[in-house]
Amino acid sequence: MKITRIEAIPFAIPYRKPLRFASGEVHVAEHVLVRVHTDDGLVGVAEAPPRPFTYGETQESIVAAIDKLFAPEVVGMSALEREAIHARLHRTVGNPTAKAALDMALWDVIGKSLGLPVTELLGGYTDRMRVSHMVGFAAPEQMVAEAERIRAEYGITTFKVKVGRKPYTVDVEACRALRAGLGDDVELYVDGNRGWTASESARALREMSDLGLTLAEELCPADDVLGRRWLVQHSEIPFVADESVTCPGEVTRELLAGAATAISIKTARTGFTTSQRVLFQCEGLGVEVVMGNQIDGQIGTMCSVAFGAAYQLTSQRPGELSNFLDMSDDLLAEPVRISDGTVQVRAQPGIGIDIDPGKLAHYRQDG
Ligand code: MUC
Ligand code: MG
Repeated sequence: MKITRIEAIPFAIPYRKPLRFASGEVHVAEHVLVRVHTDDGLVGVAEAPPRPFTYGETQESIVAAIDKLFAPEVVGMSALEREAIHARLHRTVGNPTAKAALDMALWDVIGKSLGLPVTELLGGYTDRMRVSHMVGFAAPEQMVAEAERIRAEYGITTFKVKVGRKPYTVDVEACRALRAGLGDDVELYVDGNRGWTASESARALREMSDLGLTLAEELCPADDVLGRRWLVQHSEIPFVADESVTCPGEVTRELLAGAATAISIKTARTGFTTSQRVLFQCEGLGVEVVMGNQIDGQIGTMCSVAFGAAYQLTSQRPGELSNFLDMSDDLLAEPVRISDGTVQVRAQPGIGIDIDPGKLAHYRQDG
């Protein structure tokens, strides 16, 4: 199972409806398809989503990191040398989604070579994930209409509401409209993408305390060290760290500093190998986790599903797995389906990603 070639293919697929949030907005999925080829003819696949506002990566930087740094390090190694590959990739700092996509494509190869689904290799806890849908910035009535449509069409009853606008009362009003419009049976939680100060966050949480929110994510910057610690101490609901915890060391630092009480795990930034480390840390420390979404396409979504369904802790609450619904198209031959608010893992060997060659030819940007 010797790695013979690694491809990093940029592609672009427009969103039907852009996602807007406090740290940015996404109109086009300008992702990178990563393919790992082996000498026994296997091909492992994953995707990297550039998120400059979160990690500083761009589509071009991801292609360059894979072509110039990572491929020369790992071509010639066996796909099974997972720890050695991990160590080689981490000689380079940063570039989390480039490393993660390569890691997941390697797991895909391993699953294919053994004839087993990756989710079973990882842990095989369950065969499905419940889905939480992310509601981006819009006027309150549009946010309610979107959530109602998603509940009616896909049976999703958990919603993460983007907050972090100024004045914070705009978001308080939107959350209030969502609770009034959707009723008490839906789960609502909020994600500020660092848009507020600690005191704005505290005021917003206090004014929304009757709405039954279950989680508050990254409302203010983790770099506002004392303010963030003060906010987390005063929060009555778990405070989720997302973009402040891009690696296991940051997870430890944020939890021990009292700057977070729950962790968002995103396979798009920590792949399968490092996501396992983050998960086991959280288990050991006794904190909740959420399977987050890096505004993934269907390839990234299947990666999150494979990982999330593999473990008890990651599958106990709905994962954020529906951002792809806003894309105008995707690369998968067999589209991801959400019904009754759940996505099933794929029983086929590997992650379960089959690329439609016609779609790839249409959307690729490199020639
Ligand atoms: C999220 O959970 O924050 C938006 C920015 C980012 O890093 O991820 C998305 C969703
Ligand atoms: Mg977030």
